[in-house]
Amino acid sequence: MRRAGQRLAGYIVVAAVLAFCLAVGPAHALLIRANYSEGFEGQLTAFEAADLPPDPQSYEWYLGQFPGLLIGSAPALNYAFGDDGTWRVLLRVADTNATSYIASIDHDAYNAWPVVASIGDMTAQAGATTAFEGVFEDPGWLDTHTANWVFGDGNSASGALSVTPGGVGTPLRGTATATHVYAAPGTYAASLAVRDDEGATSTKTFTVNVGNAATPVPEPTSIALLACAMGGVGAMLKRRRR
Ligand SMILES: [Ca+2]
Ligand SMILES: [Ca+2]
Repeated sequence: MRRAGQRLAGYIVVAAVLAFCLAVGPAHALLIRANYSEGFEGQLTAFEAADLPPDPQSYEWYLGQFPGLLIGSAPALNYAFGDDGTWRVLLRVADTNATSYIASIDHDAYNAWPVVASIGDMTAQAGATTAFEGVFEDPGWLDTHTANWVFGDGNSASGALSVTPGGVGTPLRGTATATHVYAAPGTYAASLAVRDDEGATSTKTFTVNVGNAATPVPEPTSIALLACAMGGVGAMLKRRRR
């Protein structure tokens, strides 16, 4: 009698476990694997779905939250973060029974320096307006920037910026321009510095050789023209008298 009771209790436990499993679905720990857990903004990182459920049918990768910005729909994802910070990547996989499995992973991205391209030495004329132009890139394609030109004669100016937005795998590209008038001839050590919103700065120096302004040719006056004309007439008269 006691054994029969124990057996019955065992059946009840097994039935309860089976009922629980049927109610909550299969326990499955979907995972995300990444080749880097940290890196720089703009650096491509490979993410991959792991420990998949049987018969996975769809993949949705989101950025930040679920459902957030959809950034992929394949088992693997190559992604670059446009700014520094801790970014959360989420994955949702659905199987043939429309059961969803969700996983997430955090990625630390550090700020990357902008890079100003080399600027060749320039020539200019004192008293004339000289145009300056420099280009730069920043892997952080969500960053904002400021530019500062130093002309080497004690003057400087904020550069006007035009920016081409980047994206995953493409850095932000920008152009900084300015104009300046040198008051005197000389050789000046100039520079362009570009700074991103995290304070990372790239600087390129170059030389501006400033010469004398060209001496303007004076316009002939009406008196000079008249004297010239009279001289010509006098020469003709002399020739006729001979
Ligand atoms: Ca940044
Ligand atoms: Ca940056």
